[in-house]
Amino acid sequence: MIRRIVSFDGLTSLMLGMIALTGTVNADAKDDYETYCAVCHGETRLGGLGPALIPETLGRMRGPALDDVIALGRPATQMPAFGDALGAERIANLAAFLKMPLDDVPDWDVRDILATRNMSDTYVAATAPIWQADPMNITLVVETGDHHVSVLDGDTFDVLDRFSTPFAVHGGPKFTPDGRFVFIMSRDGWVQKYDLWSLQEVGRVRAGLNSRNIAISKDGKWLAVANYLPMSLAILSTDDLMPNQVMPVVDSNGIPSRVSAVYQAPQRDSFVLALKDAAEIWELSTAPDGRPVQRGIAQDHEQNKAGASTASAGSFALRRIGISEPLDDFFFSDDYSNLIGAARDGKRAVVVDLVAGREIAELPLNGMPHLGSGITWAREGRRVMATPHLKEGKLSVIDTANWELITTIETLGPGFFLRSHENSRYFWADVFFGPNRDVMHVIDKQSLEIVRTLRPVPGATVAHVEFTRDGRYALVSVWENDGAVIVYDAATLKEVRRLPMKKPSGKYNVWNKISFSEGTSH
Ligand code: DHE
Repeated sequence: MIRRIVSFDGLTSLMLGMIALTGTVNADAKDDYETYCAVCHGETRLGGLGPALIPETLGRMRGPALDDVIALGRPATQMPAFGDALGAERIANLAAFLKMPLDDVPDWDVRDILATRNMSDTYVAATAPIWQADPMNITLVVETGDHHVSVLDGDTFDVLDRFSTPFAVHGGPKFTPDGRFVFIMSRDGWVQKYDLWSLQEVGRVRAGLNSRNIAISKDGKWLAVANYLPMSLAILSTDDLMPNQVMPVVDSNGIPSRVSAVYQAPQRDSFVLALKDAAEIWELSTAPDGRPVQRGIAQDHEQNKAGASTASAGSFALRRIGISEPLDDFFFSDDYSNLIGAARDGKRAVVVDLVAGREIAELPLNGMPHLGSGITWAREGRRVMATPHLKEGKLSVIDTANWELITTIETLGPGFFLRSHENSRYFWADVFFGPNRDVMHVIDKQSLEIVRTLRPVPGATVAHVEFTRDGRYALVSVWENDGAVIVYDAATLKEVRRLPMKKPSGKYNVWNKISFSEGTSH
C-alpha cells in the first residue's frame, strides 16, 4: 500500500528547502535514473542491491559529494563510475533528482518487512565460541569506509573476523544480555543479526526505509527500530528477526511524528522513544507479560494495538508523557528515573522526571549539546555528567542531583563523542569539527583539567573512543578511509598498537555495553 507523505513543520521546511535547492524534476534525469540506477537502487529509489537514494539518507551521509560518487563510483563496492557515460551536466541533474523527496512512501508494514527477511542458509549455531578469547572483552569496530565490522579480541587485539554489513551503519550495535548476538542497523532500515560465537551472520531484515537507531529489550527478546520513514516504531523478535508489530507513531492530537531515537531503560523494563515532531515522550513496557510494571508506566498506559499492524502476540503498553515541546537526543540518569533532552533551538536542555511524568528542570546549554554522547561519574561526592556540543568548542559538566551547570571546559573545537570507564581517572573528548579535528583531549575526571591533547595523525580526523573491559586500554578511531584504530594505554596515554581499518567509526566492547558502563553512552 502506498501512502502520501505527511508533511508538517520541520519535515516540510526540510523538503521545501530541498525542492528550492534542486528545482523541479528534470525529465532526462528521471530517464537516466531508470536506465543506469534503477536496476540496483530500485524503481522507487528505495534501494535494492544498492542503498536507497532518497534525501533522508543521502543528506545524512558524510563523504564525497553525490556528483562525485556518480562520476567516479565507490571504491570497494559494486557502484560503477558513470562519468564517461553521462558527463558533468547529466550527472548534476541526476544528483539533483536524487535529492528530491519521494512523492509517495510505502507504509512499510509487517508484510513489507517480512518480505525482506533473509535468514542465512549457511548459518550454523555453535555450542560454544569457536575462538579462545574472553567473550566479555570482544570489541566490535564499525568500519564505514567499506561497510564492514571487525571483531576484535579485546586482550590481544587480533581481528577474529571481518564481516560485511548493510550500507551506512549508524548508531551503536546492540548486544543480547548474554553478549552472544549482536544487532546492527543501517540508515536504510536494514537490521543484521550476527552470532559472535560462530562468527557468522544469522540473517537480516529491513524494518524501515529510513531508520535512526535500535534498542534491545531488557530480557533480550525484542528489538525496537526507530524510523523516520515511515513514521513508525518497528518491533522485531531478536530470535528470528520476525516482525512482531509496526506501531505508527501519532501524537494525542492525531499528528504523525518521526521517531528520533529509541532507548532501553533497564530499571524500568521499558523502551523510551524520543519523537521528532511531537511534544510527547513515549514509553513502552517491555515487561515479559506485557503489563506495565513500574510506577509511572502504570499510571496512564494504553494498549497500543489500535492502528498497529501486528504479526503475532506481543503487547507493549504505551504511556505518553506530555512535554512543552519536542525533545530529542536523550541522556538518562543512572537509575533511569530522569532524562535530559535537547530542545529544538539548540540552546537549552530540559529534564523530565520519568516516574512523575513531567518536566522538572531546564538549563541553558548553548551550542547544541549532544546529550546522547553524555557520560557520568562520581566527583566530590556528587554524580556529574558531561556532554559535548556540536556547535561550540566546549564541554558542559552538570550536577545530576540538581541539574545545574557546574562548569564549562573549553576545547579546541566542537566534538561528537565522550568516553570513559569506571577504572579510568580520565575521560576522552574528540574534536570532530573544524581545523583541530585531528585532536583528542584527555581530561581528568576530578580536576576537570585537560591533561593531554593527542594528535596521533596530523590532519586526520580522530574521534570516538572505547575502552577494553577492564579499562586498561582506550581505542581511538582515525576516522579516514585508510584509517586505523589506535590502542592507547589508558593510564600512561602511550600508544601500544595501531590496527589499520577502513574509516573506523564507533567501537563497542561487549562488557561495557551489556553492563551499561557509566563511561559509555547507552
Ligand atoms: Fe549519530 C549514535 C543521532 C550524525 C555516528 N547518533 C547516535 C544515536 C543517535 C544519533 C540518536 C544513538 C543511537 C544508539 O546508539 O542507539 N547522529 C544522530 C543525529 O541526529 C545526527 C546528528 C544527524 C544524523 O545524521 O542523523 C547524527 N552520527 C552522526 C554522524 O554524522 C556520525 C558521526 C557518522 C555516521 O555514521 O553517520 C554519527 N552516531 C554515530 C555513532 C554512534 C551514533 C558512531 C554510536 C555512538 C556510541 O558510542 O554508541
